[in-house]
Amino acid sequence: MTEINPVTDLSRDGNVAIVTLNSPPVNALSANVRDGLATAFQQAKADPEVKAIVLICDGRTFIAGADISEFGGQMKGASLFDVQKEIEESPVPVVAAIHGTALGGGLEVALCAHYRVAVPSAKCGLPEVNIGLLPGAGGTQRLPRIAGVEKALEMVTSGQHVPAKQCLDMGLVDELAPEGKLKETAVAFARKCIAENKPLRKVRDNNDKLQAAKGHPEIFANFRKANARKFRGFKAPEANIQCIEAAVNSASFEEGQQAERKLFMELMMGDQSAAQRYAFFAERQANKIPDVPDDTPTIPIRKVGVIGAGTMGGGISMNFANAGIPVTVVEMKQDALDRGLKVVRGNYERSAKGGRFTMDDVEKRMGLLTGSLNLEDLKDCDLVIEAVFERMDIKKDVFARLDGVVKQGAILATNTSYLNVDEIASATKRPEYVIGLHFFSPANVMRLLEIVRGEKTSKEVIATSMKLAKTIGKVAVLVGVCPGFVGNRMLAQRTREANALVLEGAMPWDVDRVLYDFGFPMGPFAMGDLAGLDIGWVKENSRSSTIREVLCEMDRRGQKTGAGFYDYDENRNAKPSPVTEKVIADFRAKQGINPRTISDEEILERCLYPMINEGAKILEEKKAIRSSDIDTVWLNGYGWPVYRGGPMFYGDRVGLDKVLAKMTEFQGRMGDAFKPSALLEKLVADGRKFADVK
Ligand code: T1G
Repeated sequence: MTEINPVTDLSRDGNVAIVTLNSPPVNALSANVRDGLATAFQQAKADPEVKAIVLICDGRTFIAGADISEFGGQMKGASLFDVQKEIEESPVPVVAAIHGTALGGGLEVALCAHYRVAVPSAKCGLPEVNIGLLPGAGGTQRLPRIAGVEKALEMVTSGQHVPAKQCLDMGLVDELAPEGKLKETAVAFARKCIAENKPLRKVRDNNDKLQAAKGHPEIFANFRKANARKFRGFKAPEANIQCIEAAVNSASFEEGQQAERKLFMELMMGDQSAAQRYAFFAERQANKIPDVPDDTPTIPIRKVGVIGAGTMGGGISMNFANAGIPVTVVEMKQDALDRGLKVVRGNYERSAKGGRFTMDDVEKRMGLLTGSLNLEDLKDCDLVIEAVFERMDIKKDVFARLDGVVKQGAILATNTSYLNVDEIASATKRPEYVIGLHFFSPANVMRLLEIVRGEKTSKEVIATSMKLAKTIGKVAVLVGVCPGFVGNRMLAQRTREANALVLEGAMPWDVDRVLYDFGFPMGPFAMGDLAGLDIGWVKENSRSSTIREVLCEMDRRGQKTGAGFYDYDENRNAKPSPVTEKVIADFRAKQGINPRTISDEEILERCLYPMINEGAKILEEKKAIRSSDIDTVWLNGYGWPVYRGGPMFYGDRVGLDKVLAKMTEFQGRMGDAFKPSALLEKLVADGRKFADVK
């Protein structure tokens, strides 16, 4: 065994050379890895006794891509192209041995090998689109030559990780190795290449599958049309499609690769990829809690209790059943319990009908859910989550009763979206075991989980909750106790301004359009109609005091009544409503407001800058650990377009001096709701950004 460099070894097994990478955490193609690979292959090829080469990785995975943390900086060492050339031009067969995930540049390296062997649990993909890029090392030129154009289009624009069996079926992998026997299987495969004098098969030379697509531009037109909604606002998917088109229409591999290179550089230099790469690391940074070290002991969560089988309780329960953790769901009345479990079963059956999993899986997951009317049945749970009414008295009563029933050492969590977790904890004798687990509706779908640490919440309970979030596939952000925590506290700013703008002269559909064009999936008024305008509305107490109340009093309660701010046709397609227009005009008249024309720019600034300012206050008060945590909340819980990075990233990009100037102008015009935060003023004075706040 020769150590080529700290991350690369070269060894021999008879006449088969073995190049082994070991660069934790994911063998990303850092400068060290690229140098090691180039040198190892040069040395292996220079050895006359070597008749074949195996490329394999130690650790959790095959190469998971280029080292994203290197982007934007000066690239050092051997280029990825140099490495690929060493492999593809090898005079002896090269076999890539894949486990874990061969992604991005990792798969592009494997595609330069002459053959590929993988274990069944391995996956291959070109997920660069998720960080606003495209496979820049020939992936868009080689993949369609193996998988065909349609499959390649799907893979590069979705970033999907394709399981090894499917890779075998499409020819991306040549043989499956038994789990745990990858190395010996790959070496045996290499020996077979030698014995059978297998050809040095280069993917780049195989044009058959491209021929099949030549003269069929409709393949691309149809693909674009079918995915227009999904790709709206993003630059990378279209660039990926153009690369696959170039593979089909170019006269040579080199010509296609030139097109790929040009489009790659355009994306790499653009704002969207910078934002999406930032979002990638922000999500992972959120797992790092400065005062809760990685080795903090955690509490094993083997049995969960959920109180409330409504929309939230049912959705929360599904997360644990999906992860194979048994859940006891407690309701007060049998019919509510039955109804709740029926909704859960319906959700699962819909997923099964959609092919997401089998009816068997439905029964398995339902089998993990036990209904009960008795809190006593929660006594041996390791974690109990309440999802009852958002009223402090009700929550405190539930927690006091849980405290008396549930075993010592179990975690008691509240799903409150707003209320003071410390006050809830004060109803128990175990405040160190009380925490907020704020799920977002629909709880079985939305990835975000705001984890609210109380004053007395212990580090073990925090560490356990952060780890549990990963187990149930959530993106966890640790936040502090304050009204609305991080997401809803900032949303309140946008909601206030959206309503104010409509009073002053904008129409709901103007505000929605501006935010939709910014990249949100829908604006606040369309969202209100979707959720129902009557959430929290009580007919008896309604006094036409807001436009929303007037609409509810007219039974225009949103999509479910066929009309809200918008009118809806039988397919729930929305259109601006003259009825709403009149309601707004009358309402303004009653308030003595003379409407004015409001520019799209003012609508956007009035909706977003107060949110950014509130984010600054959250940072000042230490209710979020870092500005990128705030962005992770908005990217995963509120539909902030990932290609704009999040509110704080966006503020840094716009320029905090501009945000401050606008907030000061608005404050002068409309009062202290726009008072700039002290942190915003300080950062501007110091010429610093939110990203600099540690
Ligand atoms: N570069 C740098 N660091 C990376 C990385 C990468 N490609 N992938 C993961 N990490 C770090 C991550 O930040 C975290 O660090 C740790 O590894 C574990 O990651 C030329 C241009 C592989 C499926 O997009 O999808 O190749 O927080 O928490 O949940 O055409 O990581 O521990 O300090 O996510 O088990 C293309 C991105 C790159 C793959 C593992 N490749 N990575 O998931 O662990 S661009 C990707 C992932 C490219 C070429 C183009 C996932 C994973 P820390 P993790 P995981």
